[in-house]
Amino acid sequence: MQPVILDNLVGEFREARAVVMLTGAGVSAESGIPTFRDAMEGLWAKYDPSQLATPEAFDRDSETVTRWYDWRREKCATAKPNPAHLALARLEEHLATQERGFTLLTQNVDRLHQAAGNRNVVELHGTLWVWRCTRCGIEREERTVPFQEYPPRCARGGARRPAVVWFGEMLSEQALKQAHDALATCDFFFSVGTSAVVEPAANFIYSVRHRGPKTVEINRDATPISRVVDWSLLGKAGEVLPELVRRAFGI
Ligand code: BV8
Repeated sequence: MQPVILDNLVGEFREARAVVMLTGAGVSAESGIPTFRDAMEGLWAKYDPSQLATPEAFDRDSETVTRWYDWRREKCATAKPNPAHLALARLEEHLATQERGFTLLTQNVDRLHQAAGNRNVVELHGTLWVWRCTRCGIEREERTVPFQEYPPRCARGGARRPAVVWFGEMLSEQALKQAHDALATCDFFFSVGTSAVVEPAANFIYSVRHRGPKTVEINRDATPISRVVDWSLLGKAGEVLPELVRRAFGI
């Protein structure tokens, strides 16, 4: 199915001076990584992700929570960037050659944007590839899967947790500042592959639209912001994004 991309969007996007892309789990879906709204598979089918991704769940049952993250790490370990990730990497590189701005604000924790080649990536919700000791606070990247114990422990025996932002936890000041600085100066804002319900990312659209930037949503399904944006393109990120950057920039 050829995505419907409106000529006026292509024409305006071609003139963009500073682009902000907000991405969610839908961008990694075509890499085989389940989204938060997809039904969880197998052992995890009986769990609700929003009930597992909390500090209370970790305090209550750190084994189950870290086994869930390890299951996700195993899926991410074999996942490859899909055409949506690759289109965003080409876009950032192209805009940089013309000294135009590009900031990628991602809710995803899989680091597939970085694997695709994007550099200016703000990990709003952290990453499941870095783990932090809950006792000494030391963080370390952990790429070997699976873990040998649940939860994994640091040399001094402290339980280690994923360096992600759980529900009820604050986003890092640095990530929020980077996001707000980019949102304050962009002239094109995209929301791609996200259900647009998790705050504060879900509110970003409202912090830009009053200032006049053009706003675009690319998503498989309609969301609460579909009626708010200038263009709402229903379709797969892996099809719409490559088509849009090809028609706008020939890349
Ligand atoms: C905060 C990291 C201040 C972990 C994540 C009541 C009590 C406590 C808190 C709250 C409350 N009410 C509201 C809140 C705030 C809460 C919140 O927003 N809750 C929601 C559920 C209402 N937010 C927070 O707690 C944040 N912190 O606000 O601090 C505070 C503190 C205390 C109390 C109040 C305020 C922290 C939020 C961060 C949570 N951590 N992830 C992990 O990954 O394990 S969020 C998690 O959801 C992921 O990051 C995920 O990316 C994100 C959002 O989901 P999506 O990315 O949108 O994924 P989803 O599955 O939902 O949707 C996928 C979409 O893709 C779908 O629309 C689908 O149609 C589309 N799609 C699918 N395939 C494709 C596609 N589109 C295109 N192409 C395809 N192929």
